[in-house]
Amino acid sequence: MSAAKVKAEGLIQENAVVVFSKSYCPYCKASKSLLNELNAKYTTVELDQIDDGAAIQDALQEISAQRTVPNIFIQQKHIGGNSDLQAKKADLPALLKAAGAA
Ligand SMILES: N[C@@H](CCC(=O)N[C@@H](CS)C(=O)NCC(=O)O)C(=O)O
Repeated sequence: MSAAKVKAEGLIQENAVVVFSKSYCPYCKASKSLLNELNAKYTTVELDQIDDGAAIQDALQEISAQRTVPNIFIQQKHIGGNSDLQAKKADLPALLKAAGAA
């Protein structure tokens, strides 16, 4: 397994909520705004700001069959991108609470 895949899987396993993001991405900003609105505790990984960001993005494609950002996981479950997160808005308080992230 590649080092990037080990790292991505570790981040997913060790954090209740992870947002793989790019700092300039408007969809990522919308997801982070929603999570902030809900006072969620979450880990952000800005793929454009780390050396192995491109390799982690490749690994995320393998792990989740999704290449775009944001790529969001709650309690190790793949949620999807911003549109998926926004569609779950009504369920998020319960999901975040169950994850220990709100
Ligand atoms: N429908 C997606 C759109 C996400 C999207 O298009 N993200 C862009 C960045 S703003 C992306 O990942 N582009 C490919 C890339 O950066 O490699 C969502 O709701 O998350």
